[in-house]
Amino acid sequence: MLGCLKYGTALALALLNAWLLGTGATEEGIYTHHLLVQLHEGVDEDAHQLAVEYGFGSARKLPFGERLFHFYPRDAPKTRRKRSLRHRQRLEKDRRVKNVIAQEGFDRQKRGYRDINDIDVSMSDPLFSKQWYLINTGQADGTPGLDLNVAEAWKMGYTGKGVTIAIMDDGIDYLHPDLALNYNAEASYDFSSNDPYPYPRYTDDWFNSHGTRCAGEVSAVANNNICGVGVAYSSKVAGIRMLDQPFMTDIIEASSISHMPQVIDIYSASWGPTDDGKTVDGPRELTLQAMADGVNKGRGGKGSIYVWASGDGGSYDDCNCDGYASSMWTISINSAINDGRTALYDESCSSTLASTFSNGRKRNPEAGVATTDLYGNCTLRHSGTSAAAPEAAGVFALALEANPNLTWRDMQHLTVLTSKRNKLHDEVHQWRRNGVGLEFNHLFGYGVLDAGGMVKLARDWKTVPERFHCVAGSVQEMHKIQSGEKLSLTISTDACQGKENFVRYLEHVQAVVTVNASRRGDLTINMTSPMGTKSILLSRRPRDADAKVGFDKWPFMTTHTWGEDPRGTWLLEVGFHGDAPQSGTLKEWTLMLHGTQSAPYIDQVVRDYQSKLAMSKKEELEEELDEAVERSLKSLMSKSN
Ligand SMILES: *[C@@H]1O[C@H](CO)[C@@H](O)[C@H](O)[C@H]1NC(C)=O
Ligand SMILES: *[C@@H]1O[C@H](CO)[C@@H](O)[C@H](O)[C@H]1NC(C)=O
Ligand SMILES: *[C@@H]1O[C@H](CO)[C@@H](O)[C@H](O)[C@H]1NC(C)=O
Ligand SMILES: *[C@@H]1O[C@H](CO)[C@@H](O)[C@H](O)[C@H]1NC(C)=O
Ligand SMILES: [Ca+2]
Ligand SMILES: [Ca+2]
Repeated sequence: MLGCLKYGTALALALLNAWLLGTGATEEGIYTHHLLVQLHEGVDEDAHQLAVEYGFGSARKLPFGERLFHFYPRDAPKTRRKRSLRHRQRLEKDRRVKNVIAQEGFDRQKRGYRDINDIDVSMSDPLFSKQWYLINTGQADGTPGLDLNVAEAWKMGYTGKGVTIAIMDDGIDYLHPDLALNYNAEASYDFSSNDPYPYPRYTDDWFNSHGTRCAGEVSAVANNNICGVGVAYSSKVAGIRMLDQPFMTDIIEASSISHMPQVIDIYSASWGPTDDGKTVDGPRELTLQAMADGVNKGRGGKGSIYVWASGDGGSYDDCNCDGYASSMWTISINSAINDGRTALYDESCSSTLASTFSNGRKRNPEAGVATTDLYGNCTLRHSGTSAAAPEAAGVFALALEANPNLTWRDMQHLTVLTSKRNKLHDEVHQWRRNGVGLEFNHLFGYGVLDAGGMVKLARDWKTVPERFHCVAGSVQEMHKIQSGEKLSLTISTDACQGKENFVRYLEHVQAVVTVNASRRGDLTINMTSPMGTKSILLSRRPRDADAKVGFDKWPFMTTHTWGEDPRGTWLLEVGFHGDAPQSGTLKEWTLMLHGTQSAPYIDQVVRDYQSKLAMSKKEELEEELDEAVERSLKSLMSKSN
């Protein structure tokens, strides 16, 4: 079975894992024709020849460990044990060979596969069949199966009961017949005009329809013959009107995100600093304090869940320059279109955690997001990452119903573990695996949310261990940067090992950077973890011509090193990318690690979850790779420090 795999990092990790744990024999004694071979010093060149000599196709040097090789078969295996055993025994006797470990073969079934003809959710709502983001059967030229997998969660009985989501926006048409029943009036407020009625202000062009559209995505009533169905159609939705006044203030923002934190479970925000590709801005003092309070004290101490749209600035912007989206306390959500590609307005950055859906790029009028609209209407045309954040809020509501004990960090862990690559396709950035085998993309984060997967894992979830913070190191000297010369700095760290705040398993990592430049938009910054994961902390922003301010103690954040061991050497690379020669000065790089001391998933049921998800006997290369990775992830995680 493993014989037909391609050999990527994933399998390599699994192999390494087998090596580390010394597994080579199984109860069933099923071996593949794949061997992990360690050679003696000085004979690396002989590897290929050795492999051929003993009946293998070739040998591939593994990128980790010392003189480790993967000996793989010439052709797809037909027999297993006997031939493999013979080859191995002969090979073991060769003087050039130090160690040989046969690779165990195990059954893995295709995961996350659903027969779309099998979905028998029926709703009376006229727009339900147009809501491809709920159940994608290929409507509006979309890709079947590319959806939030809500049907699976609904079938398990999770529809958001007992959960309240606040839409922080331009108000909600709470008289709308598809929203009224699920409207939570007590938890609603109007901070734009200081009264308890967040009804949208009328304008001729229906400009203030945004909040109403978002509310419908989360909480539109099901089976009532009106519009469509919310992701969490039995949840309550609160309106927090706060976007409709001449200026935003710190007080309005702070008041909004700290409004009734014991009643509101999830806050959805589809706003932020201007997406003009030249702004660097984030929450001010009060709002920061309110957010910190929210995650620490909201929901009885389990923490308010803040869901944030990653931004609509397109390839000209970088959401790590948006302090709301890049905050560790928010779950930043990007969007894919209905065939899995990126939307033109998507921003990419290393702080995005996962993705949902917005409108299709094709000119199909039904490819937009179907939801409720102002004055009792429905629409097929909601769009933007604005449309994506409420979908995530809805999925999180389903997870909270499945397990109300989830903390704000549990929700992030669940998101990382269950989001899927599915058919998401980013033409610019490759999908990669981090040091513990988690697959991520610079634009989509860990992939598209999977409601079914999430509630299943949520049900038996054990709260992740306590979180610690470690300042891993700080570079404070001035360093010149110039076009054509990349500045490389390193910080070697033990991640506060031996101290109370030792961080062994990463969650978020921040690089606090102070730098100025003759053209800020031409700066690019990358950071590579000791386990080799490169995060793009800042991409070029061609419209940002700032030559004065630069970045002042700006916390660039990455989620891409999630689960990794932070001990070792971190590399920061700063350079210019652009047409004209530029120069600048880096004045500070402080590396902040956040995570746990003990392994977060020891008690989790990741394996059970996998077998529950197994639905088809068909072998699929990618799924098998996934399995191999999750297997190694689990073992790596459960290995003691
Ligand atoms: C919205 O609803 C109103 C009242 O029901 C109706 O008169 C109007 O035509 C609708 N507008 C659109 C654009 O559908
Ligand atoms: C939530 O926590 C309570 C108290 O610790 C516990 O009794 C309950 O079983 C937990 N619920 C779930 C779904 O884990
Ligand atoms: C950056 O800061 C250095 C040191 O403070 C200063 O000499 C330099 O002129 C500044 N460069 C820009 C582009 O502001
Ligand atoms: C950072 O990585 C990106 C993408 O790989 C690359 O284009 C850019 O040149 C890198 N910048 C630096 C300073 O290394
Ligand atoms: Ca409805
Ligand atoms: Ca932005």
